[in-house]
Amino acid sequence: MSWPSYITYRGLALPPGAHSEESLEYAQHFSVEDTDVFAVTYPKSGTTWMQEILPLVLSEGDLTPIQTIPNWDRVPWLEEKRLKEVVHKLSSPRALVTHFPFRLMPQSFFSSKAKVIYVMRNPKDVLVSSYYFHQMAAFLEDPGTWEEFIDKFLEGRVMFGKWTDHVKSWKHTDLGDRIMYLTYEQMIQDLPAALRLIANFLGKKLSEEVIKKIADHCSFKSMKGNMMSNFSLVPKMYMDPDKSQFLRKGIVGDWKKHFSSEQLAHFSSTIYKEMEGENFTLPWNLSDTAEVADVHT
Ligand code: PPS
Repeated sequence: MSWPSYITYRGLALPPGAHSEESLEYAQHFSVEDTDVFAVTYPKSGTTWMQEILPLVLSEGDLTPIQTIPNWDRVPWLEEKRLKEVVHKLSSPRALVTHFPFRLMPQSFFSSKAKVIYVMRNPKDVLVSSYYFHQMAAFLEDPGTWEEFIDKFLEGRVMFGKWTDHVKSWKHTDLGDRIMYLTYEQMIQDLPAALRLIANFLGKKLSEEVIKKIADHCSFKSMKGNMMSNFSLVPKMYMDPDKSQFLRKGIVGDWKKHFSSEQLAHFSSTIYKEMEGENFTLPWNLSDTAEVADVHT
């Protein structure tokens, strides 16, 4: 099956299938409620993980949603066609995810009290994860070689545009205490601690027992075994697990197996150049060459 090319919406390239002009307009006019919670991510930064975590935190550990509802209906994407079909089934407080940059959030979002959890991941691991995802997802453009994909990513010739633009857009908001920043690496390092931060931000008082229960159910292993979360319900013609699994490795630092020293220098200097003059620093040392194997994918 061959897919039509990406849609361009207000300067952003998006894959067809899940997105349409109509779904993007629907998102613009979506009526945000004060109690809504958005997990915002650049693709491959921890979206699916948050689709597991948010319902569990908001319901104080009720497993029913994660065991009975596919992740895309449980915590739908704001920008995808599916939202319109399932919005009436969402119970309050609603949890949604989006890959939108700040400027594309619905008009009603800006005047609401809705909260945002912005999850960032080391862009070197985002790139690796995305490279494999492009190989298994038929609705995405051919990534080309690893070398070519590095440049596509750095130049923003990928879905949802440049990683640096996304991060900058969400770092320059005036949302005050409506936004919380979290990294994928923090969640890997100490998931219960990350869950406590999330619960606190959402005004939920969870016992240590509930935190442990949520952490167990949100482990990579548990999610990989949960057919409501591991994308095994998606037909192979759209996502082919023989090419790569959606829940692929779930680790920090897989980039070390992919970047050569030259590629790493090029990648980190490009990102650092785009971050020049910003009033925030990235929580990773991108030019760290320690442990780089001279391996090319
Ligand atoms: S998408 O397509 O944007 O929705 O992808 P996204 O869910 O943001 O990112 C997919 C990567 O997140 C990893 N993942 C996890 N890692 C650790 N623990 C848990 N529980 C978990 N859930 C998802 C997933 O494996 C993808 O990363 P890679 O590096 O490819 O394994």
